[in-house]
Amino acid sequence: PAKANVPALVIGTGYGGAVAALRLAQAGVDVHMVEMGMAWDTPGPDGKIFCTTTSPDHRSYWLRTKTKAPLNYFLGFPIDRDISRYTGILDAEEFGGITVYQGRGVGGGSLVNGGMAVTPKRQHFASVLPSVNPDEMYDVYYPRANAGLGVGLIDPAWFESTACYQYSRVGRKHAQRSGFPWTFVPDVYDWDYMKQEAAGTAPKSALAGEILYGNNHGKKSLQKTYLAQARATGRVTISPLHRVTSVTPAGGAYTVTMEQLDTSGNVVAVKQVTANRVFFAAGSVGTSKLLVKLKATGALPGLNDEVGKGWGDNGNVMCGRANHLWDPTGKLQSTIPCSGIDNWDAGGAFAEVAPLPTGIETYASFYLSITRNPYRAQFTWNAAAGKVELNWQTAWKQPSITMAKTIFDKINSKEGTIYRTDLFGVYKIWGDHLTYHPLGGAVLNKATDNYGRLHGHPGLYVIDGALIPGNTTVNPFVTITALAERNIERIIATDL
Ligand code: FAE
Repeated sequence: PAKANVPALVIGTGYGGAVAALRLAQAGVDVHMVEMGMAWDTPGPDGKIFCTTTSPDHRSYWLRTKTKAPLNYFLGFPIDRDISRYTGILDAEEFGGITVYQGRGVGGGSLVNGGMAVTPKRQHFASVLPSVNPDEMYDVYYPRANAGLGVGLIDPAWFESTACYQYSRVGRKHAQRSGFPWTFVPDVYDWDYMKQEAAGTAPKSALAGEILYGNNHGKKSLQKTYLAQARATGRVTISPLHRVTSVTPAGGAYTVTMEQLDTSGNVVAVKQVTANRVFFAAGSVGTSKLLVKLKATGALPGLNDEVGKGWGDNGNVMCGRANHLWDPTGKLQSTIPCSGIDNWDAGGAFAEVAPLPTGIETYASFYLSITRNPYRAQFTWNAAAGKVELNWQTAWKQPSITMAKTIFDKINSKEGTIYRTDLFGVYKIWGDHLTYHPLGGAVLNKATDNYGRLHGHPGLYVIDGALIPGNTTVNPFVTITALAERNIERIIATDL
């Protein structure tokens, strides 16, 4: 093989990329990570790295001139505001029928997500990753992922007493009165830190409306866990504001082309490095877009026809309920959800009791449901437009709405309440225009072998959410992390 600049190059710094980098470095391999987003390690003029959800500024969105809040209306009024174009932290990427929210920066989705760290029920695992042995996942890799991510549960006694989870207790009461199983949801937020926020002894983050655009304190993002450990090996370098555009074979190795961006999104330089091995960890959408383009344009002709297929939205759908005046949900709401309603087996829906951290009493209960939506979309290359498209249809959310209604129609009928119609538009009940959980596009054991090795090009791997065929029955990042742990262990043992 040609002498490569780097033994291993990782595209993206989210969950899959962080696991790959850490384990490769620990095995003695030098790793170069390339990340299109910013480093998010330097405070802005206000002394803070991240902005809040209540006053989003240029740091909030990836190259937009107006915010695009997932919950875009309040009391029937649009809440989006003008911002200056900047390489901000949250990308609301628009395809024909769906807006896909993704984190941009060193840490990927861990920078913007709710930190809910849920391991699927074992009896559901065969529907999540049918080609993976559940024993090894539940005995080895899920425990390893949970430990590496720093997953913990809220102190149940504190949960009962703190004002900031009144919304969650109201959610529990309504779920239980309708006979639904209710459960605590683990999270990577530092629960002891949140207690200090509530006590007024530490700067507030979860209790100050911080979440979608980053948490200045308390959340154990990948920057604090896997990536910190990876850097500590001394073998990992990270190039932020570099976007990979091409990977092509070069005499047994690969030439990786990337654009360096400024904070307005302009390309300021184009660079190439050669790498012996390349790990695609750009997220379900990022990895799929790259692979579909590279196959269609002949850069990676050996990729098979499964590339781009099997994409799903994890059945995400949102809604709110209007409570009676005697059921206030609290004007102080922790942005970190800590509980859920499990109606998966009976109705195909797992609903998280989510906050509406507006700072005022809204009498609203808000939910993000994960549902067993059967539809799968495909990414394709539009040569004329020079871009990758996704054929998801908005109408494909209907099964998700039907499944979520198995929970909320029953609760509304029991409680004598109605749906909120002012959160997603004027008289619109369902948030059915988006997903937070893109999954698939380079499915395990289809586009790749059963460990993420891409067919047709030895030395290329997929190691992120693109491997998972569209649904995890719960929030996805623990499964993405555990699968990455499983695959990289095998790759290190047999390929290096
Ligand atoms: P990801 O974390 O998206 O990382 C991919 C990285 O690659 C990103 O940093 C990209 O900027 C970068 N990238 C993309 N393209 C390129 C390129 N061409 N060149 C260089 N870099 C590139 O991928 N999941 C949960 O389990 N629990 C939650 O509570 C939760 N809440 C969420 C809330 C929000 C608002 C959002 C957006 C997501 C949430 N998720 C949650 C989903 C979770 O964050 C997501 O499944 C994972 O982050 C996906 O991990 P990957 O490693 O696949």
